[in-house]
Amino acid sequence: MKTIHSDDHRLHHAAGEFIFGEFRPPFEKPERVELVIERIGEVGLGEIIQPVTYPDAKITAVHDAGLVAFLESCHREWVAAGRKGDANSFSFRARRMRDDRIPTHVDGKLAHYAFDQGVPITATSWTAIRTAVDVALTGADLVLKGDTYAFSLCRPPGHHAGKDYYGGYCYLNNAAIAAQHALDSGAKRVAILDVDYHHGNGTQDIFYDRSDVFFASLHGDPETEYPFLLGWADERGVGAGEGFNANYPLPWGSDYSSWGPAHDDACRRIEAFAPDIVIVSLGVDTFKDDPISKFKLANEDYLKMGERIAKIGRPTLFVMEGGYAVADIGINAVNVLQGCQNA
Ligand code: 7XA
Ligand code: ZN
Repeated sequence: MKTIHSDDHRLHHAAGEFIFGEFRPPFEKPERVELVIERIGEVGLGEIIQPVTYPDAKITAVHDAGLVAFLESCHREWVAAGRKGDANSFSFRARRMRDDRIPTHVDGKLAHYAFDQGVPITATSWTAIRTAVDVALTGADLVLKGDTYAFSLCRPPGHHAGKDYYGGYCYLNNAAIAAQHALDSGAKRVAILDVDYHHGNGTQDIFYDRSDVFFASLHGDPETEYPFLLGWADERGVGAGEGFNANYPLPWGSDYSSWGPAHDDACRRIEAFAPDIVIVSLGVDTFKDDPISKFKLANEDYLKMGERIAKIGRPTLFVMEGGYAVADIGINAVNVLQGCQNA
């Protein structure tokens, strides 16, 4: 299996994030990807290749053009407003506030587009965000052109980014952009399987009213877990998308004895959907030692996860999402890939 990777991800390295009541060094940091690359080399997973550059139209096929333009210009606007350091919002939209007017000041635009404070924008973040999209699209093309598997080692991650908003360490939705590209390249149906610990609210948002993309997500129950406001089991899609969205909220403390059967059910739903390709939003923050998550998966469970995904029997693109237990991130991510490749 080939891995698509670019050192550009290092250009996104924020000074810190607000989380759990404190400003602290970010959990989502460059070391994560460096350690996955190291592990890929150790086990000889396959070639590591550079991404190809794709046109911006691939992004605006999924995202609002205003969001994309703002992510690109945000830090310049921040500096022009006299600010120092990383751009971040201190205000957010609530019910019945306006979303039809986009303020002209950078603070207002941040309030309009961001939904939390986990998404600092540095002077060089845009290059990393933009390259992560190319990493995903290059992987999609490998799979569309005949490779059985590919791994897009995207950073920053993407699955919390919706049509016109960003948050949760995610700016543009790499997996969703890859899915739309697959459809635009001739695929009739794409399934997205999100195994990250957090609900893929952005991916759900993008495809919720569509029947050409089946989205399944296993995640911490929104009753008690971020992103809190989406991810319940009764969210099944709307209109033409009714029945094409499947959420598996699981309680804190879940281990493979409950996670595995839910995953099996999601895989069966995907098999019934008969997609041309599967895209896996591969977060490994389900690990027992993850510092921000509360599932209890063990190293060997990731091999089983990969084996089950292989059984779906479709060309599969893995797109990196979360995972913050850096000592094990390489082992866990690569276990999924090896479990799948060696099945
Ligand atoms: O899958 N998503 C993540 O791993 C990020 C969760 C972000 C939590 C805190 C954001 N302020
Ligand atoms: Zn996550």
